[in-house]
Amino acid sequence: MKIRVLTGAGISAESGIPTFRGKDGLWNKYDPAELATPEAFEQNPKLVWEWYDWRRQLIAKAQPNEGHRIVAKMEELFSDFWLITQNVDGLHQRAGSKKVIELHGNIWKVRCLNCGAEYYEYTTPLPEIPPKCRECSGLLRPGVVWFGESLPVDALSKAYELSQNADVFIVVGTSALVYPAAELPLIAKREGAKLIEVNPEETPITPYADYSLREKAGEGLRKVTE
Ligand code: BJW
Ligand code: ZN
Repeated sequence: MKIRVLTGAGISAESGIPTFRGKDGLWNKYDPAELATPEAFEQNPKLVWEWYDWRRQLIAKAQPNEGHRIVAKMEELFSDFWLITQNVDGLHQRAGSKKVIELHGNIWKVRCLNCGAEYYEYTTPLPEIPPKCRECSGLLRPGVVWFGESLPVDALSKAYELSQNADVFIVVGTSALVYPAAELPLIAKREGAKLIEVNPEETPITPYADYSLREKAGEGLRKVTE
């Protein structure tokens, strides 16, 4: 049985990581949708880096929760299993997931706008903001995907392929508003997969779901796997 799980910020909520949308998503009165853009970074790299530095500190202190652990367990139980995540926090990997596709990059990655160097930088808090490239001292940016930027080609094409040939597609903790990630469950459904959604709120996916669990990720995933 081909099982795919698509996760969003909601699965990390129970680890204390704020989601993007909704009042809990605000940071110093700023809307994440306005900070996660190349334009915001061009205008004010310091402000954007301060937001990322704050999130990196939260994530470093956070622990994976039951939802992450159940997803990691599913990978052990099913031979044809893949996790597709929009999250950049790496909590899935810390819970033991290995077959992970990161659609929006990783918050621990940095990329140099001057020389193109890309590497993982785990220091938190950052020693200076904005941080400088270890190779050339150029300006670094977070290794994540902002609005208007393309998703990593390999990750996205693999995600499309996995969605097209899924038997069961489980969507957890995403508002399903951000494309192209939001179309993956619909592709899976169109190609014949059973679609399961775990989310305390309704989303644009809900009308297409074969099973909807209006629950938090940990509780909902426990019920799915029982
Ligand atoms: C719980 C819970 C609990 C709470 N348990 N659940 C087609 C149509 C329309 C627009 C577009 C389109 N194609 C492209 C676009 C433009 C744009 C887009 O989608 N805009 C829409 C907003 C309209 N997309 C892009 O720009 C993408 N690039 C692209 O397509 O390139 C080609 C192109 C370029 C230009 C034009 C056209 C095409 C890139 C998108 C990059 C998104 N980046 C971010 C930031 C990443 C870095 C970072 O983390 O800082 O990704 S934005 C942010 O949103 C982040 C997330 O991964 C993403 C999704 O959010 P998510 O995970 O769903 O979180 P929330 O907060 O929205 O929802 C949380 C959910 O959890 C809620 O439902 C709660 O109920 C639930 N929940 N507690 C379970 N305990
Ligand atoms: Zn550099």
